[in-house]
Amino acid sequence: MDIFGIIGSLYLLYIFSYAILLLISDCDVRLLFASIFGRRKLNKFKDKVVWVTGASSGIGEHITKSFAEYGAKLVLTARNETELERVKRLCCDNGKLSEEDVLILPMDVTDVSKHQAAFEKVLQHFNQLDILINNAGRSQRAIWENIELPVDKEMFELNVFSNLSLSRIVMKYFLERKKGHIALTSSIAGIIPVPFSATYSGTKFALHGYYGSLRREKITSRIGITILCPGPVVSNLLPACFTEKAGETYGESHKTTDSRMTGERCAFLCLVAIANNLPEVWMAKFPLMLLTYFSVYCPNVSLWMLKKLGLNAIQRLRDQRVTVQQS
Ligand SMILES: *[C@@H]1O[C@H](CO)[C@@H](O)[C@H](O)[C@H]1NC(C)=O
Ligand SMILES: *[C@@H]1O[C@H](CO)[C@@H](O)[C@H](O)[C@H]1NC(C)=O
Ligand SMILES: CC(=O)N[C@H]1CO[C@H](CO)[C@@H](O)[C@@H]1O
Repeated sequence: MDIFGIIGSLYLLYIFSYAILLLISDCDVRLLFASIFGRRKLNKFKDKVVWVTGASSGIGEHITKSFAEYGAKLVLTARNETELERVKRLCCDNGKLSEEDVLILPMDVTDVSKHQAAFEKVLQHFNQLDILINNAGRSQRAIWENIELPVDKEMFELNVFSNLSLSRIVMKYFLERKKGHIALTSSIAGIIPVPFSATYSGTKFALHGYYGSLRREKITSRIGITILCPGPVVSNLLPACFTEKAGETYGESHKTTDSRMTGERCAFLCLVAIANNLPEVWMAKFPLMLLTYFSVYCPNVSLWMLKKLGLNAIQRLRDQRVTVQQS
């Protein structure tokens, strides 16, 4: 075989192994390697101060518990104080954290006038802040042309503007300290626009724009920015979903038998991504991971597949059922 033959074969081998990895992996290839070879870095979270918003349920709750396992000190924010107390107890139960190591800071994050005071409370209590996790907002199941404008505005308020406001306050502090890490929960819907979640996809794409710009602006600083993009995860996201109508929620929940990534696995991968300072990570079970790669690298093929498979199949991949009936 001549030199071109060798190069060609190596290239084919590379493509082939990549494809195999994508078939078995529940996350993107870089994160997969980090989760195997970069695990030790998780120990550096010990005694770091981590502020998690949306910590009372879903992925936020799981991320909080994982940080507690690695000995990080925690600030928990969400609206419901009772639920935060419950999460705090779970965090302290592992014996690595004392009462003072977990600060409960109930707040409605859309009330941006409270952000500065809340941030000062964190510094008062811990004297420092190392990591901010802007956790994912509410999702949506709706038909594009029926979405009412107040729904769009409310979702941008919640998923975009409140996050920006808090990140800006914290960013100024990180820049003064010359270190820090901001992570935000986006979604696979921030990579592929998902049908029947127009506003949701819109808010997630907006976050990618805002934080992508921030990453480039601060490229020479030592401040980490990680965009976490989970696909379907077992969580109580569905009942709180927005629909098309202002003030309405979807109501039904997932079944525990639904084929989704567990909250624990998702949280573990999120921590690996942050510990290894990865810029953007994707997490989803087969075949969604493969479909995500297709949409990004072969958009034409993925649109063609969508046409062939049909919209109900896509809904089933996401929710294991058809959540939005079309007429
Ligand atoms: C907070 O959570 C508790 C326990 O789940 C629930 O009973 C209560 O209604 C919630 N409060 C609000 C304001 O949602
Ligand atoms: C794929 O899509 C791109 C952008 O929409 C277009 O420019 C290109 O011609 C398409 N390729 C094929 C083979 O259809
Ligand atoms: C920091 C911040 O405001 N985060 C919020 C981002 O948006 C979602 C929307 O629900 C909130 O849950 C987060 O707390």
